[in-house]
Amino acid sequence: MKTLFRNAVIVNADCSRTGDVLVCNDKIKLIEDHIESPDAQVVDCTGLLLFPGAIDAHTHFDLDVANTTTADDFLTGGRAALRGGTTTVIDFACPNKGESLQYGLDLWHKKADGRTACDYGFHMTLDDWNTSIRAEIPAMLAQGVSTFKMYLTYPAMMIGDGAVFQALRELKQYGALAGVHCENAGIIDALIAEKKAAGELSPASHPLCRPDLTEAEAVGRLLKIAALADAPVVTVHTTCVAALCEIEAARALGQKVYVETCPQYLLLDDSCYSLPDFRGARYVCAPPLRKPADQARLWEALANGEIQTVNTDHCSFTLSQKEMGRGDFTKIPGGVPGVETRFELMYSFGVAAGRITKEKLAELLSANNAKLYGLWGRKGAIQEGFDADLILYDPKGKHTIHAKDLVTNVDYNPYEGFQISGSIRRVYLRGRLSVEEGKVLEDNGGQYLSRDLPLLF
Ligand code: DUC
Ligand code: ZN
Repeated sequence: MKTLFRNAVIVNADCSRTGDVLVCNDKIKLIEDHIESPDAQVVDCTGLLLFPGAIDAHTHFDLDVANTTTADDFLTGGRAALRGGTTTVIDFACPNKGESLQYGLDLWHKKADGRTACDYGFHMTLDDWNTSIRAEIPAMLAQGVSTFKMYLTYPAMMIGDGAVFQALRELKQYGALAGVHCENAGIIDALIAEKKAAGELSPASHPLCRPDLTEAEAVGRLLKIAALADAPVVTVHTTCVAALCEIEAARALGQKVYVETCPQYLLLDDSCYSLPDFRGARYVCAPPLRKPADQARLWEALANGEIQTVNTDHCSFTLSQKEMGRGDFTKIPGGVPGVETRFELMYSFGVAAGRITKEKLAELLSANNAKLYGLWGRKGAIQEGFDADLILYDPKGKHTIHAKDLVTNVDYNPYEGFQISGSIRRVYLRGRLSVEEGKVLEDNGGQYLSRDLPLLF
């Protein structure tokens, strides 16, 4: 099967050009100013932008958390991802404490295999650290799991500073990489106890119990632990000026730190938690939404290269699930949906708004994720020999986000009413037309991606 994308603006992280792209079966075969291929199906791309398929390296599908399970599983989450131009997700396999990594990996394969619309891989969560977990690391790498996650908060997940240090040192030996959730658990617990004692139990208390300095403290501590372990590290869902200051200081000392942020921290602020009628619950996530000044700084950090990736932390709950925390904000399941709207939001409020270039968008959503997460050479760019994962974007389209129009399994959307500049006309997954004008054509075409070691840059 051959498809010829004629006269497209081909967008890559390093540069854009106008030309033709010939796809043969699942791969990009040729990119030239003009290609003749009589047996190819021609797609006229005049006036359209051709982006590399986006990679979302931070999703939580089918995750049991806070006495419930996320609303999106791999079927609905994968479908939503693809519809939004994300052709690859990397989800977090998550064994419980006491279970082996292999058990967690097998479980995540059962959740995802044969029922995911986009391609997918898994990070492994290290929520235990002992000799048998340590001994499992090579088997994880052999099965294509080359990146790991650790938590400095959440009792069910955190492993302590000493274990984080040992794990980072161990992963470094193999060339593997860890992303770390940075918040100070002890201070958050103390602040929650105060709010409970004062009877202040509405969603408005949520950001007050997780202030920016609890994140910055944990980022600073992690970076010192990583320096001691002489290991590179990723700070996931980074939200604020204070955390970026810690990162800047570590980099000034020569440390390798990669930074991820998410659309919710760029586009929403903590005033959402004070909305009436328990609507603040919709925005409960950890770390919480911050101040407009933090948003402005994050945009600046995207543009100047301080932040390398934008992923979603997609962790969706329905309104009735969020109701579990009415009367006690600590029982609101934490997380927001995002996988379906990331590309168009980042195009609209980044590229169209003049905050970042379209090449930077391709870098943040595709190329850097491919490099960091062991997919470069296959994913992340429109380049000969790469998978033909493509987004055909019409920059002249316009629409408004409404939850009712989305396929993610959630009955609200944090970006309800946001005006989008442009629209996704089509998405191709490994050369197959998979989304057309918002319709997902294939539900289970995704393949498991056995990932290589991170390509550090
Ligand atoms: N934060 C959330 O809000 N949800 C899922 C996990 C996380 O770190
Ligand atoms: Zn997460």
